[in-house]
Order: sequence, then C-alpha cells, then structure tokens
Amino acid sequence: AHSYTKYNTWDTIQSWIASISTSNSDLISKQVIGNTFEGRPMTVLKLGKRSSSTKPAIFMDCGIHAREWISPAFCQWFVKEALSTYGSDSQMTSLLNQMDVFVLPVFNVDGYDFTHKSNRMWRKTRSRKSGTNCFGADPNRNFNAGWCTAGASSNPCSDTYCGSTPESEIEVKNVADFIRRNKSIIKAYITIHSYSQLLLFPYSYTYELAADHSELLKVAEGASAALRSLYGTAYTSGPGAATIYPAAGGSDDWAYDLGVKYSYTFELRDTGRYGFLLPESQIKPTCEETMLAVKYIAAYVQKNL
Ligand code: 0X9
Ligand code: ZN
Ligand code: ZN
Repeated sequence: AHSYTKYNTWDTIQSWIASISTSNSDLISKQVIGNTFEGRPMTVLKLGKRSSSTKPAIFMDCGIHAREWISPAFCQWFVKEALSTYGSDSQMTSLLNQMDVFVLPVFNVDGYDFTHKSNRMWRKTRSRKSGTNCFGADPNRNFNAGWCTAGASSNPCSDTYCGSTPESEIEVKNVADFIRRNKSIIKAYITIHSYSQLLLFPYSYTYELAADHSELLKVAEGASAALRSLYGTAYTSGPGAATIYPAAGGSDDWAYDLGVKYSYTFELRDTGRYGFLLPESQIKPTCEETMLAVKYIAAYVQKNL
C-alpha cells in the first residue's frame, strides 16, 4: 500500500497518481507527457486553483536518477502537503491561487523500477542502442546544454554516459518538449536529487557565472536558511560547477538557457553516512525541511512575477 513515509514502488506510485488526481479534482489534474523507453507513462500532476485565465507556473521533477529514492518521496510529499494545506496555510493558498505547480513525481520511471527489482544502485535510463551491450544514458547529461563537453562520458557503459545525441533519451525529450511547450508560463524549474545537502543553480557546464548569479545565490541562501530552521540541517548553495563539479547536459542549465531564470537543483540528505540508502525514518524530516526551502523559492518567484 502507498505510504508517504516509505519508498513506494513504481506500481504503487502509479496507482497513487491515479487516485490522488481524481479525489481532489478541484486543485489537481494530470496529463501524460509521453512514455518511457519501456513504455511506462510519464504523468505530470498540475496543482493549482482552477482559473479562467492561464496562470504562471513552476515545474518540479523528481527521480531523474533511479537510485535517489528520497527524491520521488519528496514529490509525493509535496503533492500531499499542497492539497492538505491549501485553505489553511496562507502561503500555499496564495501560491496555488496565483500559480500552478507542475510536478513530475518520477522522471526516470524505467530506472526507478529497475532499482526495486534488479539493481538498487542503478542511475541511468534503461534504453538500448545498437553497438553496445550496455544499457541507458544519464538523463542529467542528456540535455542540450554544453552537451557532453565536461563531466560526462561518451562511453555507453559509463554511469555518466551523455547519450548518442542531446535528448536521445525519450524521457529527456518528453520533459524538454513539455517545458518548451509551456515556456511562456514556466517561471521556475526545480529538480530534486540526492545526496550531499546542496542547493545548486547554473552553471554546471561552465565555470562562468550566470547573468542572474547574485539573485540566484541570494534566493538559494534564503531557501537554505529556511530549510535549516527546522532541524538544523546544513546546506551549501552555489553554482554547480564550482560547488559540486563541472558536468554538462544537466536539466537545470538547459532550463536556464531556455529562459527559465529561477532554475535550481536540490541534493537532499544526507552527506554520505547512508547516501542513496537513506533510511525510511528520515523521509518525513527530510521532506518537511525541504518543503520550507521549496516554498521559500516559490514565494520569491510569486512576489517577482
Ligand atoms: O551529477 C548530477 O547530475 C547531480 N548530482 S547527483 O549526485 N544527483 O548525480 C548534480 C547536478 C548538478 N547540475 C548539473 N550538473 N547540471
Ligand atoms: Zn541525481
Ligand atoms: Zn507537513
């Protein structure tokens, strides 16, 4: 059965997506943005008060990397909190009245399913290409942003394989198409990974500072302070290349260069004790503290529309 404090399988998440979107039809709707390589649907949930005019929006995805299980857990938590606090929490109410939040609970569905059934430490997609016996590409090296120029591999057997071309992975193409299609309304892009307790922003494909560097840093530091206020969890903020490592082809840099100014990558708990194997007992505190950071960013974006 589905639980917000457990790591749910894809089958359980898929049923949860179906039931949550019909039981709260006033605030939530769903749309399939395409299928994965293995044919599973990629469903985006739209959270927001129904409105006659088109609203500005935030796009958030979880589960780009298969083994980072805390990430899909956070997207599920976010949807639950949005629905359950709308009408009582003034910030959530105002956010969902004025904006829509698009949530993709699991980006790399095939990989996520594979980590439950075969290999817990799988990272990439599960695509097959002729000329190699290795599976998949790293979806966060497959976006068209300095593609395969740094911190990525052209070896199909590497965990950071950039793919045969930008957007060669159907999951990446589906998300990129959705964001391009909704480019005029999407004001922020948030992508959830683990682990290391970092709040990153462009660029990662170059050490050059983004045109909006000081504003992106200011908002990241405010969000990190909000996160820390709950349980004291310390986050480091900064541009990806200098803060974690140079790595091209990431979704954050791609969204930013497309024109989505507020583009952030979270690396959730922890700093390495458990790493990707974060115990289920940490799902609730991790999600509660991360909510504060995401809501901080959302409030800033909303104020600056
Ligand atoms: O390497 C990554 O893709 C991310 N770290 S992870 O351990 N979750 O794999 C960091 C992504 C930072 N942004 C870009 N490299 N564009
Ligand atoms: Zn990741
Ligand atoms: Zn809560």
